[in-house]
Amino acid sequence: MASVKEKSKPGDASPAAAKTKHPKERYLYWYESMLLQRKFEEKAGQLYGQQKIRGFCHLYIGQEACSSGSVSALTKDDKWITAYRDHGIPLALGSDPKAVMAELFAKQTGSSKGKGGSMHIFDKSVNFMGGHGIVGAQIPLGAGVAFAEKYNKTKNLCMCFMGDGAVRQGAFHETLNMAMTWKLPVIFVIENNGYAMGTSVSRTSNVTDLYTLGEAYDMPSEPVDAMDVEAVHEAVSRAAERARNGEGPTLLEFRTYRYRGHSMSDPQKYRTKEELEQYKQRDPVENVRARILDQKLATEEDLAAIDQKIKAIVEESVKFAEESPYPSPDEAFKDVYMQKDYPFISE
Ligand SMILES: Cc1ncc(C[n+]2csc(CCOP(=O)(O)OP(=O)(O)O)c2C)c(N)n1
Ligand SMILES: [Mg+2]
Repeated sequence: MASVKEKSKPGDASPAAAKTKHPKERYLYWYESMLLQRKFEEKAGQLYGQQKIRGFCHLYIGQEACSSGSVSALTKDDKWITAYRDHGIPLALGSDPKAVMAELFAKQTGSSKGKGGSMHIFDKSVNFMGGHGIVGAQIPLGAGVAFAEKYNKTKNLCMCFMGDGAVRQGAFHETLNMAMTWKLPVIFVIENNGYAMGTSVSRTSNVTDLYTLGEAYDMPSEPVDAMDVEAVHEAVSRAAERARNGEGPTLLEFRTYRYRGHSMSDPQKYRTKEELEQYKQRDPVENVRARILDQKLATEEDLAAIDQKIKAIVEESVKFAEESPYPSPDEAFKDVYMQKDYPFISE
């Protein structure tokens, strides 16, 4: 998307005060937050190879514009929920990378006290409601969160993310129906990255333009080029305005792509290298970097300083995670629902 440039007028603060489509601070936020997600996860991938991180680990690499473009469009009081590909959103929201990394290491200092792991990051301080491993489970939960906002008469909304695979679940359709009936302040986002594990979208339904699924419920819906962070920001802003005006939910189909495999062991035989390369040509991090330079919002040196800062943050998060203790065994019985007289638990 080309930016609108105007000649600076007399009295402008600086010769570089040419008008850009978005403020400079927003471009810089996009760059910094997307780069953090990218570098954090590249490191997590390496650490997984070294068996320092174990269990499930679903990387978001390639999809960073979905989180950063959404965060910039909303307020700090809005609520967020997603599936198990869940490192990017809290990092974009401002969660402490040290706590997120420690959770991947299953350490006591992790976001979920080391008991959730990669798929269950939670952070109340940034209104991030998880991290859910059951495909589609977070969709009714997200509507419930939005219901609470409406019930409490706030102006906040819930941003409810899901994958393309999740829209084939009954819970998706039941939730869209109720959310529209009750005009809940929720934005449903399908992150369509083309595949549910190794199954392409067209192998699971005749309907491959996923945003059209909203039509059955009269829900305003639109497709979004989610390799473009500006397009994401703009679509989410429109949907947020509707939600805050009491007009109810919107369904957005973010067209995106994951560069890595589904989880950590995926031979990726279901797609070609050429397909992957095509998407990398439109890499969201590189794109925003180019736009910043093109619009002279920062210099190469400024961006290099950001790169260094991110590198240090990621290194610090790994050091913190490595040096943190594991939770003690009795933690297994804390923060969980259980019957007091459950026969196998001794006091
Ligand atoms: C109810 C349920 N069925 C199956 C699974 C196994 N499973 C885990 S991830 C996944 C694919 C989901 O793909 P998608 O919704 O497109 O999300 P993506 O991984 O692409 O982000 C499946 C089938 C599960 N976790 N939950
Ligand atoms: Mg998918």
